[in-house]
Amino acid sequence: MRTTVGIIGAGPAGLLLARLLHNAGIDSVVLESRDRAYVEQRQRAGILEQGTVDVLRAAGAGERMDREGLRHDGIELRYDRRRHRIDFPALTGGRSVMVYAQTEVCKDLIALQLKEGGPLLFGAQALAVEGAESDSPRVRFRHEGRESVLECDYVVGCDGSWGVARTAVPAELTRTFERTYPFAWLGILADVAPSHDELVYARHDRGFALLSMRSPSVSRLYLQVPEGTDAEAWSDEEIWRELERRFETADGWRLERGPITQKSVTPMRSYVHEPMRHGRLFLAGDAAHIVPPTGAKGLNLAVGDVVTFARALAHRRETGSQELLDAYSRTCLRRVWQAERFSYEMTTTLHRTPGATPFDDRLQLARLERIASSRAAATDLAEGYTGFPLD
Ligand code: RFL
Ligand code: PHB
Repeated sequence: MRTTVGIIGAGPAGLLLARLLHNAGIDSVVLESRDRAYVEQRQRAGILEQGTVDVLRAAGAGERMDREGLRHDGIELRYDRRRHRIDFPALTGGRSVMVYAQTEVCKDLIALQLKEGGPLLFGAQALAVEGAESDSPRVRFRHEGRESVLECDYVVGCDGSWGVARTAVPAELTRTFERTYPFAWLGILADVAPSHDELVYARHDRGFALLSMRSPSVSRLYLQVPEGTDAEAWSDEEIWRELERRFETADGWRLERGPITQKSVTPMRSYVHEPMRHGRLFLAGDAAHIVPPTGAKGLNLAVGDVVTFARALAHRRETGSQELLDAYSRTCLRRVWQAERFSYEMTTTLHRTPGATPFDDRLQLARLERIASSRAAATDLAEGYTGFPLD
């Protein structure tokens, strides 16, 4: 089997890359270890930055998003039983975000790929990337019980945080940067209309809570819990009671309850793998970097990476110049580190770290007060949340 670009992983990074290459007339093959249903149902991100929305539209993958997605012009910060709204368009010159779940982005891209694009093999597990430093890198993979080789001009590892692609970068050329947090998120899906029409990020002495949504009738809610928590250890009643406490305001706001249809725990981690390229192997999305979900940046960073790669390869084809491919890692990492910084600041401002002192608590409140009272501070948050530019 032979192709121009071998793509490992059919998460948002791999699927969007295949689409962008197809639109540029470049062929690719996508290898995905899991089955289609698994990829389409994995509950994850919910927020698309303005730039991500624009990219999906331009790629011809925005039709259902524009029909069913919910445009959000702000978020609410809640602390000390008070509420403060951040108005994105007013602070950023018109930018906003879209609530449209990662599951739906993946379904749309898979449908397009199967209808119009190149091969997308489910149940195809990449075992190793070989020859990254040569002109013809290869992906060894297992599909339907047989081992095969995919010969490529380029390989893009879009295989997420536990993938194999990055292990092909020699250790002596690699630097990794990591931080783990001593807490996790317990996330639920509930069949109840969201109790607020925008996302609510709550800082509370008992820990962080987030109100998000999937549709006008489905709520997505998160609670900060100790790392290593078993989701099943929390009864539905305990979850609702804890959410009510953390979202409580002085003005009588009420959280509506409904049947919980799914529960899971997500660990929190910051991680960057440098460089994001070795020879003809390129890393994109979670394969190269992880952010804690508080900033809603992971999927959006993955989109930025694959747009950068697709542009660089198209440039190479049109002009013969390697320049943009050579700049890939540097270009992506600039944006990655801004997103790491933003996600870290959101996380440390809103979560209660075990062992935090009263001084730490007051500092968090002072940071939130600053955002609530200074247009400059609020603008910084709004610019970060709606997304850093792709160029
Ligand atoms: P993915 O989605 O993990 O996809 C990688 C794919 O590669 C496959 N794979 C392999 N395939 C073949 N051979 C192998 N050896 C393979 N190894 C792995 C996997 O099966 C998988 O299908 O990575 P990608 O495409 O880079 O996308 C990244 C995003 O999924 C991730 O950053 C976001 O979900 C993070 N995230 C959020 N991002 C946002 O932008 N906004 C949000 O609101 C947001 N909320 C979240 C989040 C992540 C969360 N969790 C569960 C970590 C909320 C949560 C709770
Ligand atoms: C989500 O809806 O899943 C979501 C929204 C915002 C975040 C993280 C997750 O910061």
